[in-house]
Amino acid sequence: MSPNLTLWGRKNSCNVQKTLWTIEELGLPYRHEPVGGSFGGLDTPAYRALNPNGVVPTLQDGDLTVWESHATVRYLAAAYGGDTLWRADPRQRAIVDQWADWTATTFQPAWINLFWLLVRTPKAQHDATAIAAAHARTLTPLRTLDANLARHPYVAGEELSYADIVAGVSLYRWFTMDIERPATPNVEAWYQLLQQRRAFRDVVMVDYAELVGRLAF
Ligand SMILES: N[C@@H](CCC(=O)N[C@@H](CS)C(=O)NCC(=O)O)C(=O)O
Repeated sequence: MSPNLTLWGRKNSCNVQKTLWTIEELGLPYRHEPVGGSFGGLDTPAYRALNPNGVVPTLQDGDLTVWESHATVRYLAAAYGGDTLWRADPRQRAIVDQWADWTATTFQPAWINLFWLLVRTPKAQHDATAIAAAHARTLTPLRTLDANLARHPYVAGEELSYADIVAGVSLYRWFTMDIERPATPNVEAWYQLLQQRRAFRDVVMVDYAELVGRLAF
């Protein structure tokens, strides 16, 4: 089946970046509908019919509509990635899924909370105590990731998988946030490795100035 993809969502959303990086990694053609953030458009009946949550990303492939960023990534990997981004072997697949679910439930909520308190909240409203607590809560999963990456170069083993994509969208923000960063040499090596990929540079390493001091969306 050949792809007939439309991606809905602003490109400076970390969740949209997961879908977009996967599309670019697999070299798939796609149409882009910029919605969300300053583009708006999430509350229209037409968009809500696609995604009842009124958030981005939403992915369409012909008559299929999928939301939840990790589901979009898994769909693309299963449909067009062969055995690359998602593994066929159940034992390897379990490890890829493990790190992806950990990202959704543990790592991302921690770093996103810090990003909101530090970057999205206007400086005049900064709460130093809350920032320090969020910082500490981000370091715990980051150290888990660092210990994992001491064993192999990518999150789920020797090769890139979709777990690198969903976890890796955090990296540019983490390494550009104005905050103290304790040494995490294996995470830093992984960041360097991912920067060798055009898709990572183009999709993830993008300006987020529009989000600074902005709580509205
Ligand atoms: N669990 C959802 C979360 C989606 C989400 O919260 N998206 C945010 C952007 S990262 C959003 O749509 N915010 C409103 C906006 O951008 O206007 C997913 O992973 O797709």
